[in-house]
Amino acid sequence: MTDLSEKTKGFIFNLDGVIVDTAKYHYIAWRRLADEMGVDFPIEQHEQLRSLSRMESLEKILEWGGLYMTEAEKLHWADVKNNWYQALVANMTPDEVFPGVLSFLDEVRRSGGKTALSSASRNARTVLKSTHLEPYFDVILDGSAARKSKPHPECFLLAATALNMAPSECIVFDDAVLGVQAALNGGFHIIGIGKAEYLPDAERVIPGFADCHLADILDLVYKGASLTMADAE
Ligand code: GL1
Repeated sequence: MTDLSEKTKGFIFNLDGVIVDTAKYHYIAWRRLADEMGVDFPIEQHEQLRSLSRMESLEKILEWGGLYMTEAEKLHWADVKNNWYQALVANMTPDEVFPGVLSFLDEVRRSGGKTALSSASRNARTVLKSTHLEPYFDVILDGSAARKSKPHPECFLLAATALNMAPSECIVFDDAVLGVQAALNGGFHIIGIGKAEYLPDAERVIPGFADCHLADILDLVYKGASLTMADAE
């Protein structure tokens, strides 16, 4: 079993697009809303919404469409989108957890590490419940925990505090530019999830957790290993 280095004991994960494929459901719901408003919203543009809160996402779509809404209208439409999203995730199953995630989380904890989930989504707990992921985390923080949005590091700092660790003792896993910036701003190690070209500031980028072992991640962070997984396109 991997001997966890003295330096790293905390592992902090974003949810949507990192642990489960919920980013696609957010896109479907936002796209439906954009269609209702006559705003063009191709899937590539969804990259820019990753990590934003519900209200910030709505405001971006309004900005793209050159539309104005009162605060009451915004609350109404944010709610409408949320109802659509909740209907989509209501029937999620453990099969929708990304490959390799469970075994990686298991390995971390068997090696004495602690795990935290830190998501900007207020639906994080519902998703964790329906995919049976709750027991894999020592700490769970959803979108109601932090007051400041990424790239402010508050969401990760709260997770580190709850784990009783310093940021430098934790590795953050995030799939979004804002998430990477938030981790760096907080003094965390950061592994990007996805394509390296989208996450140029991440210390390292891996495509996901399939065939990923704890030793690989520690090598990437501390030894600058050049594994093929780090060269995710
Ligand atoms: C909110 C946004 C989503 C996404 C998540 C963070 O989720 O609506 O588009 O950016 O934050 O991953 P929710 O509406 O579930 O709070």
